[in-house]
Amino acid sequence: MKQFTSVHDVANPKALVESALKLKHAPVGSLKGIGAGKTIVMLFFNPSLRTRLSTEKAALELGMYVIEYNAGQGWQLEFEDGAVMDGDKAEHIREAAAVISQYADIIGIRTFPTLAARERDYSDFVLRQFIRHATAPVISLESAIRHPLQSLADWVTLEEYRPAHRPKVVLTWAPHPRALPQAVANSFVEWMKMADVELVVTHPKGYELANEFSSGLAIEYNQDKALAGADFVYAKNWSSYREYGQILNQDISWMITPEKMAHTNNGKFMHCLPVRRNVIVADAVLDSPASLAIQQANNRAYAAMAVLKDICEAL
Ligand code: AN0
Ligand code: CP
Repeated sequence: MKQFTSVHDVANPKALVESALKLKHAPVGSLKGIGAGKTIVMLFFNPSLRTRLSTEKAALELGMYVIEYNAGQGWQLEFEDGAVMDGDKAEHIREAAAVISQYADIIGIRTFPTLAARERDYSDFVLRQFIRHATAPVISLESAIRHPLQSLADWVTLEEYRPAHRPKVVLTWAPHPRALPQAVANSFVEWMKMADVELVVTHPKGYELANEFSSGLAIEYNQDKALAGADFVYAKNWSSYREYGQILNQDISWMITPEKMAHTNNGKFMHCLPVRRNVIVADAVLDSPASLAIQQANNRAYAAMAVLKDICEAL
């Protein structure tokens, strides 16, 4: 693998899931040779708990050096070609990406969308500009429109709890007080289309995902109907794509409660975290044995290990 920005960068997504599961069961300390002497530089333009710690843990397990940079607090970067830099932007992406490439064998980038400029966000502008000007391979630690490491960990978790029959997986929108990116939902459906599952998406009208992600999806606007017989309920808030970045609905009846879970086939609850308790999901569900949220977070490390291993082997 030359970069990891979406499922489309992965020749065989199922094999990557299997690699993560295999790495999970490898003896501690047995993997240090894979990334020995290699350095990953991780840039965070936005906050992170899981991605930051799990990717660092993964890199350390593979014997890599890890450098982290809170890019949101560093020199403000100019991303536009030909800019006259007489404002508050101190450094151009051309130099920044080239310089970071001197120190890094792999570059990781977390960058959230503006949720204001839809075309710019959906061109994945910041991530693409890094890829264009860096000479080291780039991995997404969640970009404006995708969160592939999360989706890979979600798929790994799903395999660990896969029932004997082909599972029904429901992605449900849930309310949230702030406008959030579509990235987790976009990525989840993109990866689940490659998995052997029946995928149903439910959300209020106006929350349709961008065409490139929603095409071919089964959409059910009635949440109770969608949840009927579900083996996995994946909850996530996102802001509207159509009315870009807007909150159109705060209807608390979309929250996942024990009553909602009662429609499912003894379903498991999933969420990428961080989660707003008693807004997205009721305590009684998140604290129940049906919740896989902590297992998903655990699997973030093995997802990152599988990706870093694959990229290290191609360096
Ligand atoms: C972010 C999002 O929804 O994309 C990160 C999730 C992993 N969530 C928040 O900002 C709460
Ligand atoms: N799920 C996830 O990516 O969490 P962080 O934003 O804490 O990294």
